Amino acid sequence: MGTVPTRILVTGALGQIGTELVESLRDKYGEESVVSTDVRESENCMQLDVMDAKRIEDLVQSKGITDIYHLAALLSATGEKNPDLCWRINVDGLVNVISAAKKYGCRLFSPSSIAVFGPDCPKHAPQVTGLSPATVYGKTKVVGEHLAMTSGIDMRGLRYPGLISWKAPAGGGTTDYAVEIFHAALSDGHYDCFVRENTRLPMMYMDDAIRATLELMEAPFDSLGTARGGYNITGCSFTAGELVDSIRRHIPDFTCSFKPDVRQNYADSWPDSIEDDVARNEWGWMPKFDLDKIVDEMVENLQ
Ligand code: NAD
Ligand code: AKB
Repeated sequence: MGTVPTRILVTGALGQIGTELVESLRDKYGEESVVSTDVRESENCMQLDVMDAKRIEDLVQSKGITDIYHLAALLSATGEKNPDLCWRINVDGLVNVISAAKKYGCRLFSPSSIAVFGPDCPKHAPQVTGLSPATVYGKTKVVGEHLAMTSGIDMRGLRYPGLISWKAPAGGGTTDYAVEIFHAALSDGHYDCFVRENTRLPMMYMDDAIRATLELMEAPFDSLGTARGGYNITGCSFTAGELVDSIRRHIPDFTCSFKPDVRQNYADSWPDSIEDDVARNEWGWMPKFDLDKIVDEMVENLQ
């Protein structure tokens, strides 16, 4: 008997990650093998609300789906404004997807986040540590990691840091300043940054994040240990002030004011940097983009 061809369902495909992940999955598996869906209507994307368990099952069955990349979620800042909705979409939506994956034997990728860590975590976050997130969003990600290990399916996840990209806007998170700043620098020469200058957070360029996702999903199941639901992965780590300095290498007159709002509290509850030995050892993770390389790419592409 031949192997079943890979057929992929992507939820939340119109977001910051989905915009680029769908492209990469189509390059790898073929245009027709990837079914792109989102709750928002769009020309090249089917409409799918992850709260609709029956429709998820129908799509998985009718399209012969083998792998699901579940990106539909509310991020930290939007989630704190709508905590009940955040819980429903991030947890109940995931439960619906897991249920369809279980019924039809699909593999599942579901992202976690550095938001699983709370104020008690060491500033250089180890893979294994107490997880006491300060945000509802972080709590939903802890539940997701737990479900990955207990739901009885091949489910994998990464604790993505703040992701920096130019093809789609950032979607309502605390780390959005590290994307918005480039648009403001190029259009206005000025940015009002909503975290303090000395705020240091783990960040990653989207190319690294997409590559990590594909590499994790290519790894043999048996090579993955107890971090399978949420691997720590490092890209780089920098303060908002260091980001401004790096942008000034391209735009010397760029100015930035620091006006912290409520998102400062979420940023302060997250670690400065991430220890990713487990990902490196189990499936060979290695980042390629440091701060200056990210800034060079962002400025070049947005110009
Ligand atoms: P995003 O907000 O840009 O995109 C999420 C998408 O989900 C949007 O297109 C939205 O329309 C869709 N969506 C919302 N509710 C939905 C519903 N009920 N049904 C179907 N679709 C719905 O987010 P993103 O940055 O692409 O993040 C994707 C995943 O990665 C999320 O789980 C997020 O928590 C995780 N993550 C992202 C980052 C980051 O920096 N971007 C970092 C860590 C983890
Ligand atoms: C957010 O800021 O909410 C996201 C994340 C780190 O999970 N970018």
